[in-house]
Amino acid sequence: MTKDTDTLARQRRQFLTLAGVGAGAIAASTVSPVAMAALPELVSHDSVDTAALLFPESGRPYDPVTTLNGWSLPWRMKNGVKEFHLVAEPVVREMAPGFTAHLWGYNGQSPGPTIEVVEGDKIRLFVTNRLPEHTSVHWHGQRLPNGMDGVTGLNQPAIGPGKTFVYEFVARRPGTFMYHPHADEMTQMAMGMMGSWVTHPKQYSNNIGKVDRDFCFLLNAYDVEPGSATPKIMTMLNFNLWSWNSRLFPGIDSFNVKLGDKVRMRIGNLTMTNHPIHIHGHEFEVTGTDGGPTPSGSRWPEVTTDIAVGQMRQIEFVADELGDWAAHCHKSHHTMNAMGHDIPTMIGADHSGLAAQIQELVPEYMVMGERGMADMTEMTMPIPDNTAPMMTGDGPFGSVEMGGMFSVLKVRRDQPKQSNVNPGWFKHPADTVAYEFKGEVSEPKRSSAGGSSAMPMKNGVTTEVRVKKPGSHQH
Ligand SMILES: [Cu+2]
Repeated sequence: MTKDTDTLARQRRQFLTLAGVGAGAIAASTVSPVAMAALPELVSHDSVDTAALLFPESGRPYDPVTTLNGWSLPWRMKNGVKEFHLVAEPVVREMAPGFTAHLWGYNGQSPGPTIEVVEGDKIRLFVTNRLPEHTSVHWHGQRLPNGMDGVTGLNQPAIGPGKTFVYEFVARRPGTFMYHPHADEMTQMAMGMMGSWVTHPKQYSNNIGKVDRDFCFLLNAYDVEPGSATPKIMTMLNFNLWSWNSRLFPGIDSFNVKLGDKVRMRIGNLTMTNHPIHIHGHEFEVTGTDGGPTPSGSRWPEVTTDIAVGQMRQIEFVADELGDWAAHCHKSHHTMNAMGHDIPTMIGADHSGLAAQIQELVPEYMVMGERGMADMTEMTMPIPDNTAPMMTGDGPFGSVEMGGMFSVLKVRRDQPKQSNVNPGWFKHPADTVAYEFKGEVSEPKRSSAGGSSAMPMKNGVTTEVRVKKPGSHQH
């Protein structure tokens, strides 16, 4: 056995152990013996759970990241070069329990595996294309030779179906990066082709410090008609599924940390709109972008940071408040899953007696939303097969009424170190939960006065609004 294959076998054993699969569960991570001779081992992954940390067994040491509902790609060391093998291919991704999408991704998953290297590493990436059309990979944010930048037509010919290309460069800059195709981008990113990349620093500094927990995930969006499985690739802005690493709440794993942990989250946006990411109960600082670490003197506290299209944000905080804290995109329609049809606002509309009359004509008609949309979570309305419920998630106090880009930061005193094991719901100390007031509530005094104007009109002129009803043809 050569040193390389030895390392390889060790990594595979470690990978299988870390992925939580034992003997007899080989299907979860398969190995192609054909590729062994020349190419690095082809590792594929079919679990949607957050994989355990992949600790390096060769090369420079580093503290590995946790990829939310994802995993890191093992490598082999060959003559001092870290070799990775990415395979672009169609994948089946369970985006939430009960909803599976047909996406494109890498090595069995969308997003692809996280690639972790260390500043100064020499890297060789084999990219095999098993898609029905050509592709390429752009290494977003990296300093590299121009011909390795991955823009089809500009820097390299496209990687045709069935072809394998090789990218080689040195990881010059430590930080938070991502990768995605630069060929038929609108299709390939709408289908889920992307992955995270972390270049760990050779040594920690004021600007890049050591943390106890290091999470990474990508923001992505899809347009999948309820009841179908394949994203509509011509959609430009009107996406209906807002996901983290191609998972939707309640399918997104929680961030499970120990009280006092220094926590880092690396978040990249490959959707077509911005996402204000908000974390409850703590203040964080943006400690880096895909452009590099922010100088420590330039940081200020936030509880929400907006991540624009094509940007990455690296945030850090000390998890010093026990509890189950919401972590979500602050655009409220991004914490909902697909709606089958456009529903008008019905708050305040009186439906009494109307439903029965309409049901004589349309037997399946039902009234929605006259008290807001919260009732939707309790409704047993039939939805098409393979559809993520619009708002769901059972919490300890009832439905969380969320979907899409929503998860929970769970801070616990007894959480094992560096473990993402879900500790269950928070047990609130006595008298620390909001409670119902049972006494009398008096009616408030209400004012009937109209508003004033900063620029009063001269002669008390009023504006007359004429309303034309649809179908009336008066002139
Ligand atoms: Cu959003």
